[in-house]
Amino acid sequence: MILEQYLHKTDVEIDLTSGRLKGQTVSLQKRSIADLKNVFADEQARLAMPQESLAYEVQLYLPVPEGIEGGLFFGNTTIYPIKIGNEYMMTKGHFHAKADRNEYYLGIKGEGYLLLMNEKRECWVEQMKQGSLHFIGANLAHRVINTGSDPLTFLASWPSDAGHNYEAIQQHGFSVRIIEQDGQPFIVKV
Ligand code: M6P
Ligand code: ZN
Repeated sequence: MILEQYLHKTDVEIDLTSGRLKGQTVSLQKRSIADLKNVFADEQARLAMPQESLAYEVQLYLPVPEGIEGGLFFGNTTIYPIKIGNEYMMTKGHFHAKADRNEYYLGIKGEGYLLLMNEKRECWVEQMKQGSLHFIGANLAHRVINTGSDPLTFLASWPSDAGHNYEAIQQHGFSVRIIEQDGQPFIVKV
């Protein structure tokens, strides 16, 4: 039997140098400066920026419907090196709607930090760089901050029924912020 008869084409390929996902079923979610209301401490600085500028983008591979139990999603996120006041560009950050669902992040390019926060609002960070693997456990809010001068790209995989709870972060934020001081990243309590 020739092997070709059994061969199915895979849906998606990843360029491991750039982290880009390639495939017809990959969708793109763009987050512009305008989408990031109340994410940064200095809302005036955000409003003074060109609102349509791209802040970060997420390529999504969602092979099963969102919300279905047992499936897995895969994504690539690229955060551009833009400053808002003294803060670095970052993702909105979220808990999972099903809070016990876990996730992996894998650093591909650039430098930054994964900020994690538990339900007691205790925070800690993990350094993200090429090859760094991050297991995001249950009940943890997660946000990525690009502290470098190049785009920061990471891959992620999470359960298809995890969902996103943005509300808690939108209302109360994280209990720390990473800011730039004298050209270096510093962590400050809020
Ligand atoms: C990763 C995953 C996605 C998430 C994206 C951007 O790719 O965790 O689920 O949407 O990062 O993060 P956020 O939704 O917090 O802006
Ligand atoms: Zn998540």
